[in-house]
Amino acid sequence: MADTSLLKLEEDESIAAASRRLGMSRREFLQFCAAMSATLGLPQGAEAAMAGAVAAKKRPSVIWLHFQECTGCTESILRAEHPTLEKLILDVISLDYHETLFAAAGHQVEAARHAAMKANKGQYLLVVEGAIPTRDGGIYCKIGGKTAIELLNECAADAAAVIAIGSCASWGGMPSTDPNPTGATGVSKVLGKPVVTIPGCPPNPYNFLSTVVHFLTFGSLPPVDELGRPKFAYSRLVHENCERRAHFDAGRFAMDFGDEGHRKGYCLYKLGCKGPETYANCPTVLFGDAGGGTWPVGCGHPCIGCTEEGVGFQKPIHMVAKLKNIEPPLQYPRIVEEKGTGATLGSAAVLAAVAGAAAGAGAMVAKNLGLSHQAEEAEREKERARSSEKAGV
Ligand code: FSX
Ligand code: SF4
Ligand code: F3S
Repeated sequence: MADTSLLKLEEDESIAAASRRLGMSRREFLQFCAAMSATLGLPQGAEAAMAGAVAAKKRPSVIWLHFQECTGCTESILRAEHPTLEKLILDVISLDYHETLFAAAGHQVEAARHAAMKANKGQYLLVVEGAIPTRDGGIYCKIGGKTAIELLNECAADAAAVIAIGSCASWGGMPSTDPNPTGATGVSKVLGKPVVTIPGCPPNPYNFLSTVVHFLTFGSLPPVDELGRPKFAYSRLVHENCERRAHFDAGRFAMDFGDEGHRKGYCLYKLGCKGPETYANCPTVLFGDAGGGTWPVGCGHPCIGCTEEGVGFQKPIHMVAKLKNIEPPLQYPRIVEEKGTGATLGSAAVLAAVAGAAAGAGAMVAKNLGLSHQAEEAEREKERARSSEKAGV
């Protein structure tokens, strides 16, 4: 049945303006909102509210802090390789303080942070990237003369909500690897209260965008699990939806990088894949800009459990994973298949029952973003050919 609320919105002038701003057609923009709403597991009708909120351009002020990290979170979100997603993120938020992106420095930047915090008191979103060193009074990370602990407490005091982006800010991540010389830890430990966490090293930008659009539309962050992770993205194990799962169930494993099993796309469990103990939506939303709808395991590398505290950066890469979900699949794959092309029927059925069309919708969005990226690249290529023709080269 056609979604009449979306059809009506297609006529709306503010929707047309938003689509122009984002370089999408109106239909693409509305489809994008519908897919995001389905990914978040929201009821029918929410997509219209989301489209209205993005179109209204009520961009929440965002203060973005950087502590102990590699800046990969920022890089993956604003990666120049993928302009569609970058445009969307910058369109839905007003990035009022961000050390990596600011052209200014020193006192000017400090003044901008104070001004944004004052003007949006109680309403701004605080996004924290990087772990916080706590050993020796927190002296291992100082910005503008303040320790990370002081800066975090100061900025969190008047924030409407705090989002810890990346594994470092969520639970310490890579800087907290044993023996953790700086006493690196996550945001919630320092603030002494739960915060929303979007782990991953780096995290999937699509999960961040969906979380922010939820805040923009409903004035609250999406439901989270006991670790503060949005349930829409972190309630299923990587292993449950992995495209190599059929091989795991049939006992076909790559034993060495580059061996026959590896070349045939067999399961990476024996190479240390941590998918069976890692909660993340990487196989369904896809992740990585290598093209062709790829993600770490899809590229042939075992999942290192980058989203999971106690797994990523703690367990040796080649140690085999603990099997958290020992339920056998409802239906076994035909063992004559040479290549797995998706999750087993069993895991797909469980997924469909729990998440409805959500995972599929997310994957479609990721694919579509990839496609529009390819289209953009093709357009640029044509443009280059036209200008060299004109120049007579
Ligand atoms: Fe890097 Fe972010 Fe990893 Fe950490 O992402 S990609 S080290 S999670 O804080 O910059
Ligand atoms: Fe996929 Fe890893 Fe599970 Fe194998 S062990 S099915 S590669 S997630
Ligand atoms: Fe990380 Fe594993 Fe996904 S390494 S990016 S959680 S596939």
